[in-house]
Amino acid sequence: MKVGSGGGFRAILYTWKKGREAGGLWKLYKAMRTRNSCKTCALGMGGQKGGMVNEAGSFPEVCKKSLQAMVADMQPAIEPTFWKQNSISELRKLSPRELEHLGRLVHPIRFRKGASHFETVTWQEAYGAIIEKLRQTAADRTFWYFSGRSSNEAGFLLQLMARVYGTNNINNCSYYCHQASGVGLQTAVGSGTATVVLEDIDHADCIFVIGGNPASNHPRLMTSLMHLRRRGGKVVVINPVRETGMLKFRVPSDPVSLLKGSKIASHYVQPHIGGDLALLWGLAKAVSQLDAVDLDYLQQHCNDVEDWQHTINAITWEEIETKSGVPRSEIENIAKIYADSKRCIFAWTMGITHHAHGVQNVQAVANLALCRGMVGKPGCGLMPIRGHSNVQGIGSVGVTPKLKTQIFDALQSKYQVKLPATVGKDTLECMEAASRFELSFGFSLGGNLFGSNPDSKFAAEALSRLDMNVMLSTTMNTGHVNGLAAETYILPVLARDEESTPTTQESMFNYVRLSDGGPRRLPGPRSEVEVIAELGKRLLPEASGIDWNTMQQTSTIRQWIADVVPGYDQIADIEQTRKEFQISGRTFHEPDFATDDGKANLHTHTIPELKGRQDKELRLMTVRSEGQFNTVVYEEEDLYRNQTRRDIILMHPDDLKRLGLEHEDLVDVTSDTGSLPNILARCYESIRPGNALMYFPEANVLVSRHADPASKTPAFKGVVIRVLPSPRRSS
Ligand SMILES: Nc1nc2c(c(=O)[nH]1)N[C@H]1C(S)=C(S)[C@@H](COP(=O)(O)OP(=O)(O)OC[C@H]3O[C@@H](n4cnc5c(=O)[nH]c(N)nc54)[C@H](O)[C@@H]3O)O[C@H]1N2
Ligand SMILES: Nc1nc2c(c(=O)[nH]1)N[C@H]1C(S)=C(S)[C@@H](COP(=O)(O)OP(=O)(O)OC[C@H]3O[C@@H](n4cnc5c(=O)[nH]c(N)nc54)[C@H](O)[C@@H]3O)O[C@H]1N2
Ligand SMILES: [Mo]
Repeated sequence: MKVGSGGGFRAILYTWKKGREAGGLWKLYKAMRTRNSCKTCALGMGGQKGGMVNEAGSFPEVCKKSLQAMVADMQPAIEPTFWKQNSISELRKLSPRELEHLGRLVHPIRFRKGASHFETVTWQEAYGAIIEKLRQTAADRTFWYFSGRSSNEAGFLLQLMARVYGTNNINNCSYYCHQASGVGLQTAVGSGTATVVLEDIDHADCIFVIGGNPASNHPRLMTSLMHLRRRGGKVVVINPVRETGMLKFRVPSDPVSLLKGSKIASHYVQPHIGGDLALLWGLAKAVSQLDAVDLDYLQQHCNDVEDWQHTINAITWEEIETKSGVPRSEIENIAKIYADSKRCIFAWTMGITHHAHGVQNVQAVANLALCRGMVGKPGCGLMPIRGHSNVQGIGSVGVTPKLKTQIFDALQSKYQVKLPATVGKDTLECMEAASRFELSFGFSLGGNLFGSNPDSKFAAEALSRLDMNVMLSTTMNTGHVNGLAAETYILPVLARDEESTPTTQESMFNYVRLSDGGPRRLPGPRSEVEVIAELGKRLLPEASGIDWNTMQQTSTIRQWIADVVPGYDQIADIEQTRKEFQISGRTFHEPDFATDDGKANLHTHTIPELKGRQDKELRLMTVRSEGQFNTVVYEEEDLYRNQTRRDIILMHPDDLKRLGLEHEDLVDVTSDTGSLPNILARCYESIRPGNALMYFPEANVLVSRHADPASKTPAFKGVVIRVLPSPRRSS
């Protein structure tokens, strides 16, 4: 059956199905309702309001991914005999989905070069080997990677330990995600996160959703979009693909919407992949031609206004049209919608950041909002829709190569901690350095470096050149079986709702909330904080200022965070007050920005040529399906795009014809970086001709390591490919 809307009864039926897998719907419901913040995206759910409640208090806000993540954590254990029975080469043959479904990791396991199997080891053996290796290694030959799933407490403690040990090679998955938003917003308004809160959407009359598919990736946002439409507001979607759920969505918590479906997009613009910068400048030019620029606002609250005006006058419509792929008339039409809006929000995700000009894209979004005074008042502003549930918190508490000066100074003055002043490496730099044998030890707090990196062949090679790699994880993923270091340890950890003491997370709207934790589901896994504190105690017993025994308690770590991280002071007694709080100085309801002079900055850009225009070429985006969470694939099916498998490339019928192909032909897809043979070419009318879609992480073989110089984020959505019939032509 073809799916014509997102959400709806399918989402509810799915809940029943997952309930059965979890050992009963009631059991799953109870797990979902505990007072822990949601494990999947960063929209900010749960916490002390209880699960399935959003920041505006709406209940029940269900999302398939959060059920999947919960059920995965409720799986039985992988038995120790499993590792004896299954060789690593057999495990490599498993799909990301099969690896995830092996069960929960409960024993520390080790691989040693030359061995064919993993072996279980005791915690003592693992700790001993890790500490010995760290003692033999110069600190700057190590790196520390953090996914955004862990708590603020674990993130803070591990970065502290790594720095006291002597390195700043500390980074998180943001470098492959919203780093361009952070850098772009920092340059524009002096603060790197959303300038709005969720309630602001309730006061807006227009929202732009650029380069994202929240129907699938942030489904709870759809409730807000539905209400905005019901009030007569406009939703402008900018996306090379007409995404089913962005056209129509059935909000499960709303009976009318559930039955009839709610129209989401009022306007849908389909630029070429990478065409947004030209389109955003085109929109600004058209707004100016409509005389809708707020000059008073610009003069009072913004810098570099003249340069900006000069650029919108100088840029030609011809350049805008060719580089965006959108006709002038359509751009003028959308500009009129914006010009008529009194309160407009600009939201964006990976279609904006995953480009070699990602920061420029974000700055151009900010320019467009600022030119009509749409930042710094209620119902208006800039809203990067963040990815991982605590990626923002991890960054706030110090998981970045360079510590914020305030944190650095406070740690030294208040706690007498000695910190290195060297320049730390970002994620991609660490991979490059590992491949040059300049690093010899890696440590990952969650995540999947192999799966999330561009150029998978390179990624595996780089990781395999390490002497030792240590990964703290809940379940198995492709990164545990590919690119193994000479000695590799996988240490099983508890998920946040299994922790014996509370932890905290930060949502994309800058709210810090408490997760109560809960009973452990299985014997074996240890608390992340406990593992890190134990390593710290053994590695740096004499470290000045730090008592590792008390650091085992998350409350002690919260006291440190309160003392050193700006805006986080209320975290100190959050366990007693149980009051979530918002970090000050980040939401702007007044045009008084966090820059030195309080003004926002406009930026000018040279628009890059649109790539992939040669004969036989296509521009490729590598994206998520509805059935996955990043490198973890829960289901092979992509419900909203009506696909049942993942080894496919979706193209417009015009492109199939141009390349002499037919629907369901087997093709070889090649880029300058790599090639994927025997991919099924599928006809997909919803995509803009000239562009193609494949799934991350399988397609990462094709993605180059070329990154945005300003954010160090690879162009995951800007891959030039050639598609040829494969020798085994049809399936
Ligand atoms: N179900 C689910 N939810 C998730 C995740 C998940 O894997 N699964 N991951 C989480 C994480 S970490 C993140 S970062 C977010 C990601 O959330 P999204 O950014 O929504 O996810 P992507 O699949 O990367 O896709 C981006 C969208 O951008 C469009 N796009 C691609 N290239 C361009 C372009 O050049 N211009 C424009 N305008 N659009 C483009 C694609 O058509 C697609 O609709 O989701 C979070 N939530
Ligand atoms: N081609 C392409 N590549 C991309 C992207 C893309 O769109 N296209 N997207 C990029 C983006 S936006 C991101 S964010 C990155 C994702 O990069 P990562 O964050 O590195 O990868 P994930 O797949 O989210 O990591 C999942 C693993 O985390 C572990 N885990 C889950 N919960 C916990 C926990 O509570 N504690 C611990 N310690 N471990 C846990 C599990 O073992 C699971 O297998 O990938 C990037 N790579
Ligand atoms: Mo992400």
